[in-house]
Amino acid sequence: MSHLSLNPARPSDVVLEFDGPTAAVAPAAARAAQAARAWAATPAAARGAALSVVADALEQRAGELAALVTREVGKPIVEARGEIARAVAIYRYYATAVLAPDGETYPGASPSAILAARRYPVGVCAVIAPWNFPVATPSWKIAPALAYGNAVLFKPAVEATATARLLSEIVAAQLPDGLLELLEGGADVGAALVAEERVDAVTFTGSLAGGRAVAQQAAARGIPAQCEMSGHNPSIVLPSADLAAAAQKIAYAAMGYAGQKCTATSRIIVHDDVYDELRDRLVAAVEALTVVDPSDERCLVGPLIDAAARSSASAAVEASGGSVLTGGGALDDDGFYLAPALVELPQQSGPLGRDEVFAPVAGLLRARSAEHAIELANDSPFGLVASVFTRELGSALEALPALRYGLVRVNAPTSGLDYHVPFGGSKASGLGPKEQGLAARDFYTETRTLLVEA
Ligand code: UN1
Repeated sequence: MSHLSLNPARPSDVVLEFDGPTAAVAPAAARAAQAARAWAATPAAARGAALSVVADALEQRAGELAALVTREVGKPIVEARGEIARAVAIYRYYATAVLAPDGETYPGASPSAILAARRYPVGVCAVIAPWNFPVATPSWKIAPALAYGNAVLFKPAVEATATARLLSEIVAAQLPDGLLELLEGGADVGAALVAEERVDAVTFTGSLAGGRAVAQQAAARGIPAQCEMSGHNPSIVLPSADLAAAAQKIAYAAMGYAGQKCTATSRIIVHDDVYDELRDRLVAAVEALTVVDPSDERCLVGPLIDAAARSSASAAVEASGGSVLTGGGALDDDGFYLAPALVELPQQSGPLGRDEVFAPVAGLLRARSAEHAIELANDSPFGLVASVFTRELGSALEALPALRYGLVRVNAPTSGLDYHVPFGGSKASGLGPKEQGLAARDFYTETRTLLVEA
């Protein structure tokens, strides 16, 4: 099957055309399984040292990688550079995190007995990654998988295959053969990977439908799955908020990189007392965001990934049942640009009230009280990240336990992550152990309970 990866800012620029799958799953899995055995027997300090070398190599090629990310997936160049820097930091982090305690001891039946629980690698991990963070997302899976002694089979999204090739080439060159294998192609290759008998665990980031399919297939084989899926993230604005700062942060969290982040703000839920003022500030902040070619240093909002994404975003705005305050139309350009759209919603229903649109589109909702705002925020099948804007300590402390979200942030945008803390959603947004930080150990290792008696 022939696959195309196009520059979304200039679709006549074909970044890559390939016939996929380009490699067979079974032989790659066999090489990975063999490499995993030797790697698991390599001291943790040596595995960590290899990851430091990977970080240095990535850092040296950072400019080239960032330019390719911008060309292939339309990410604003400043964000693309930030993403590569984040990936470098992730490899450095796991290079030392691997030396953290790898288990616990317990009192045994006699003082001389050793009763302990200790972590061991799981074996071969399948990594299925999306196109929107084509370097950081695979890296926050590959780095802990390798650090904790596993081999990786990496299946990138078709739209980001050129970036995946460059990333894999840089990383694999610093590692023993077979430890990181790239498998290019569509969802059929992902499914073949999960079905492959030598695959011991699968980690996935992408859509809800894709994640559910992977989880079901993994459950049928009896292997663990970790799935990070869609979000429909709320930002709540309460009367005590710094409205100027809130409007700025929310505008960028909703529209930056054309809203193509699972952490983007999709619903802006505003207390009645400050609704009108926040709405006006938000419209001004959204209209001030520069929608230009992503290779331009000033770019904040680039194009959508393809024409279909843009037409379904416009259709969602039209079918929303709300009134459009700004944006929503296609720009007069070959690239897949959409003017960032802010839509006032009379109630939380319709495509903007319920679904992840994955575009520079957000709905504005009015709340009668702080409690009502939290009720609206929780009334969603998803639970990835929620933000609350307030300068009142009591309101913040009440909101924190009430919001059923994997990440809850006060006076900070929904988008943007810290790589050294647990990441993952509640409800339909996440399945399985959390990613990133030390939490990643739970997925990439299995615990064995050990008893040694004299
Ligand atoms: C970020 O907000 O910086 O696919 C990262 C996504 C998330 C990553 C968000 N997994 O958008």
